[in-house]
Amino acid sequence: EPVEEMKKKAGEKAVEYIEDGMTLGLGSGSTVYWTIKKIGNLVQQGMNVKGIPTSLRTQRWAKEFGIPLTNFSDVELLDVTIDGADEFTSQLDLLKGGGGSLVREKMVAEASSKVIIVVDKAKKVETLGKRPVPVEVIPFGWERTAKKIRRIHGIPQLRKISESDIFISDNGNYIFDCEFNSITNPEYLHKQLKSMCGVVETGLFINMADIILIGEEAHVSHIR
Ligand code: DER
Repeated sequence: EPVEEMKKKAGEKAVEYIEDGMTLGLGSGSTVYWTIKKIGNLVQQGMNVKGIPTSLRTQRWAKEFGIPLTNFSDVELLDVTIDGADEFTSQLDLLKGGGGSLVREKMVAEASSKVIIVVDKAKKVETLGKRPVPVEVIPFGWERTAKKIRRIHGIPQLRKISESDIFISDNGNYIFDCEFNSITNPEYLHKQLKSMCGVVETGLFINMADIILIGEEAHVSHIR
């Protein structure tokens, strides 16, 4: 499976940025899975790190691989966060949230000295927003929040796990996947969405990544 190979290469490459004694942000998704698995190997070999997981799924992986966990009561600033993305640009802007973990991912990323993103090359875009923008909203008044998103020319689609079951985030909220025609200014769109009562967070991660590791056929390239 060539794409899985590219994800694995990029994911494993990220551990080069981890040093003994660091506190880590542990991202979510199938690419950073390989990073978490490799960190587990290093912990077995005696490396001393602690991590804050960005989803219950990542928390389960960390426990499975023996990575000690910590939290924001014990740690104020994280040394390095490693996470995935759904889209990235040459400006290092990201679209995230495909896995529904965007709120904790953004909280952990902004608490980190360095943010490393691991992707396969298919995630590269000229401008963000080929895919819908995930927006986490509180369930109360979601109909009104949807209307406000339509007013700024978005098409909000309530994320579901089946015909009858609405997706519920780890924080107990709903997610709208919002189609926007072309996003000329992602930072401005992010601010418009964040100003709406009912919106918790958006999947627009602007100016947050320090390094993007890109899995290709035979190697891992990077932009910083
Ligand atoms: O939800 C996210 O932002 C995750 O990082 C995820 O979407 C990354 O996707 P992946 O499973 O292709 O790594």
